Amino acid sequence: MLQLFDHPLSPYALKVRILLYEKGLEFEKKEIRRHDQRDELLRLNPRGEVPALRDGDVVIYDSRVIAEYVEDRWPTPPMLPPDPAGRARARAIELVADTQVDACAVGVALFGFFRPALKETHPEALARTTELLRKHHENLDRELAGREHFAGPFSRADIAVLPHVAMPAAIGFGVPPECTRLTAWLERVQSRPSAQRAMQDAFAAFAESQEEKDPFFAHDRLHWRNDRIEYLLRVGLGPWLLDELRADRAFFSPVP
Ligand SMILES: N[C@@H](CCC(=O)N[C@@H](CS)C(=O)NCC(=O)O)C(=O)O
Repeated sequence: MLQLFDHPLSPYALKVRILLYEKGLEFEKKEIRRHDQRDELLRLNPRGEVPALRDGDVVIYDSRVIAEYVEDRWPTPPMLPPDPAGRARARAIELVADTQVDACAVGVALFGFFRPALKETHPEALARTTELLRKHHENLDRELAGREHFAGPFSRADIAVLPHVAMPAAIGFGVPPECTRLTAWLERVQSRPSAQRAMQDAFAAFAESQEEKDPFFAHDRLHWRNDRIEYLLRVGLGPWLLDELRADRAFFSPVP
């Protein structure tokens, strides 16, 4: 049986779970919830990031690579539009969601959850984050002009955007009311059984993570990479990141 190594609170885990539920695939949940499971994860993914998928002898990591593999291996029901232009559009939307929108959503989680004291110490960075999130919401709203979904019928583009919009909304950074297309889209996509199920997984994991003694996502040591670092620089948290690194409260993915 397929095995999914993930942490249900990761937006990328949410994406892959929704995809597997949509495909009707059975999979075993091998959750990486504790810090002491890092070595196990590193044997699957040299970057030490969730999610990773095992299909027999094949191990794949990175949610986009996993999604491509799943589409190639189980093409029905399709999660990409049939035409090349539609497929390219879906992949482009997925890329923006997984890089820029994710980075901003992580910023929201930083202020709202991981480092709430930053609201007092760095209010200007919070204001810039709120402004940046608004721009992403407005851009996504424009992308939905004349469409029910981001690329053709419901597709991987919708699955990819959902976690990065739904998770900030769950901690009080919702879609502005004037983004009516995005608001209607969120309601539509969130009500799909696949999304409901994956979000229930995430809410249950959140409740359980509060009891975890040695959590994978430790509040006192945060993982930073790629676009998430650009986000920190953009909102003026570059010097803060350097302090965090010096104090061993931040780390990067290992080099394989
Ligand atoms: N590009 C990767 C990103 C995966 C990623 O950043 N995962 C984060 C959680 S959201 C992670 O595992 N970080 C390692 C850590 O927190 O120790 C993907 O699409 O799967």
